[in-house]
Amino acid sequence: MVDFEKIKEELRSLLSSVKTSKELQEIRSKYLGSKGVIKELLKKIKEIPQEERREFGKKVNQLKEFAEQLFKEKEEEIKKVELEEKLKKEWIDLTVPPPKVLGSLHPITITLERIVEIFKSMGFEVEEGPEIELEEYNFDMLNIPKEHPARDMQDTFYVNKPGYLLRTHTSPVQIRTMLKKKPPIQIIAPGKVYRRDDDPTHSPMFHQVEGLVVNEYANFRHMKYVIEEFLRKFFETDMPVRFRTSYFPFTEPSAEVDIGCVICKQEGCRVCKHTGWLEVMGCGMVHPQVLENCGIDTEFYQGFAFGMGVERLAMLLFGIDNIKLFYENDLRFLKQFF
Ligand code: 2U9
Repeated sequence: MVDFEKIKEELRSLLSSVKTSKELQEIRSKYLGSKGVIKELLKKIKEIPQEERREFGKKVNQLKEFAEQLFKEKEEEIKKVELEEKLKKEWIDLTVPPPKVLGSLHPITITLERIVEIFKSMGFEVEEGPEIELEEYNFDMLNIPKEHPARDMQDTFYVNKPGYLLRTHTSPVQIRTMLKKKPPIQIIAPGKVYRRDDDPTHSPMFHQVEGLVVNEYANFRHMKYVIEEFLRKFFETDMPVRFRTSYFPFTEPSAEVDIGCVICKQEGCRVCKHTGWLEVMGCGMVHPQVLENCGIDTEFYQGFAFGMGVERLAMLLFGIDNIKLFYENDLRFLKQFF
């Protein structure tokens, strides 16, 4: 005679003291495993007299269902407790400040963000464009003629695909903006540019920020105000600013912008080559041909534009004399910009 009630009672009391999934697994295989109590009972069926087999089989199946249900309940209970313990042990304090060794911003990033923030505060929007650019947007649309020396193999990186190049300035971003938006436009275009240049103050890749304002009344005086305001905020000094006439194919009239040397305060030093002045950017009224190329009616609209090299401004801001230091990732250099 098999006492099914006794087996059930035993199992229930065994499970009541179980605390871990591992223990539960052991007891499960003892009861429900291939050599477990229930399998053994089923094997015994042959020894049971014919007329009692049916009843016996039913009881074994009931026991199996009972056991499965009990294991399922216990498993859920244990999982819940284990999860609670895990959550208690492994919680993360999100208010702990990160350790300082996580790194710092690159001086070019610091400078770029500083420039962008100043122009944003003056109401400029930020536009970006591709670094592999159409020759048409980089040169033709900007009124840079086919024979212009800037297009020479010496100055420009051409790519395998005909009609494409690595942009030599961010000006094609302004072209793209004028093609897709109507004036008023007041944007800056920050980004990487590429030129075949390599010496202590020039790198084949460098960063520029260019600006463009197009509306019904933009004039040279507005441009002077925006540039002077920007430069004094950037260098945090009320230094003198002067505009020298210059020439660019895409602006007319054009000017180069100098500031009183921020290193020697115009006393004369190596950086300003003892002139007291530093050239920091270029600018001008957008050439009417460039506006017309982008479908802007020059009877109603005019614009001004400007451009600056980020590495040059970073070198002046931090007093760095070799552009290569920005690209070598020497930690002794980078760690100074925390
Ligand atoms: C459009 C129309 C006009 C952008 C301009 C300069 C003057 C300039 C240089 C500064 C140092 C390049 O990085 S650098 O070598 N830039 O002097 N850039 S006006 O004029 C534009 C641009 C886009 C459609």
